[in-house]
Amino acid sequence: MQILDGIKLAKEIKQEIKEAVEAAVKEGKRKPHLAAVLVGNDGASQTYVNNKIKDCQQVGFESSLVKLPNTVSQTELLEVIQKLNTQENLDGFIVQLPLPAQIDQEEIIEAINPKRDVDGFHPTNFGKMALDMSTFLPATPFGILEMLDRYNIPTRGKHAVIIGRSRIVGRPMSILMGRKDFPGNSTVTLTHSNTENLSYYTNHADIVITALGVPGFLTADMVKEGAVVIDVGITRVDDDSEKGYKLVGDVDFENVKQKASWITPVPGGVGPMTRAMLLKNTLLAYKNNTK
Ligand code: L34
Repeated sequence: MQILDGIKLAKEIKQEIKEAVEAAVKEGKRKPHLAAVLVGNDGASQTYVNNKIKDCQQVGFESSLVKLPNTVSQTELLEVIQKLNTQENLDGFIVQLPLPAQIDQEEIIEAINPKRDVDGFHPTNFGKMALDMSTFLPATPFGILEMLDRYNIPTRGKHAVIIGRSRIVGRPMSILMGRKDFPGNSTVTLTHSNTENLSYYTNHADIVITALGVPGFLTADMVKEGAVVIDVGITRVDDDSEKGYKLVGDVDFENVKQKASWITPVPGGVGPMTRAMLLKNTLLAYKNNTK
C-alpha cells in the first residue's frame, strides 16, 4: 500500500502558483484576488474558509473574506454576489456551501458571474466541463484528477466506481473520469443511495472514489485487492482530544489500506488538494483577466 499524499502535492502546487504570481508581479501586474463568502458559523466551514484565506496569503494572492450571519436573507446574499460579480480587480469568488435552509442554493449559484465562478459550480461552467470545453473544474474532482496525474496512476480502461452523486463531487467526478483524456478514459459506474448490491460494484472497481460523509462506510470486504481508493468524506466525530473531535473519512482506513495499492488518508488527502485547485482556478481567472 502506498499513500497518496495530498499535503505534499498541495505544497508543490502552491509553490508553482507562488512562482507564477511572483513572475507576474515582476512584470508590473497586480496580484490575483480571491474572495470567499462565509454564511453562518458552522465549525467545519469556518475552518475550510480560513484555510483558503491562509493559502492565498502563502501564494501571494490578495484575499477578501465576506462573513454573513446565519440569518441572512436571499435578497441580501444576492446583493453581496452582485457586488462581487463586478468589483474591480477581483478575479474570482466562492460562496462556501452548505448554506442555511432559508437560502435557495441554486438561485445563488446561478447568480454568480461564470467568469468569476472559480468553484466551477455555475450551470454554464458545469456544462462546459461536461462538454470538454476549457473552464473552471470543481475543486475537489479537479484535485483528485491532479493527484492521479501527479502519481501517474493508470486510469485508461480502468473501472472507476464513484459513491455519491452530489453536484460538487460525485456527479462531476463521474463525468471527468469518463472523459477521453488522462486522467480519465475510465469506465465509470456512478453509485448512490439507491444502488442495489453496492458491494458488487465496489468489488469490481479498479478505482473507488467515496464521497458520502458516512464515517468508515467503505470496509475491506467491499474492496478488490490492489484497488486505488480515494476518500473524499470528511466528518467530525466527537472524541476526548483537546479539539473535541477527530476527522474521519468514508473509508475504514486501517483495514482497507491492507488491500489497496494506493489510498488517500483523511485528513491529508483530498482536502488539501481541493484548496490547491481553488488557487489554480483563481490563477486561471486572473490570467484571463490580465492578458
Ligand atoms: N463553495 N463549498 C464551496 N466550495 C468548495 O470547494 C467546498 N468544499 C466542500 C464543502 N463546501 C464547499 C470545500 O472546500 C469541502 N471542502 C473542503 C475543503 C478543504 C478541506 C476539506 C473540505 C480541508 O482542508 N481538509 C483538511 C482538514 C481540515 C480540517 O482540519 O478540518 C484535510 O486534511 O482533509
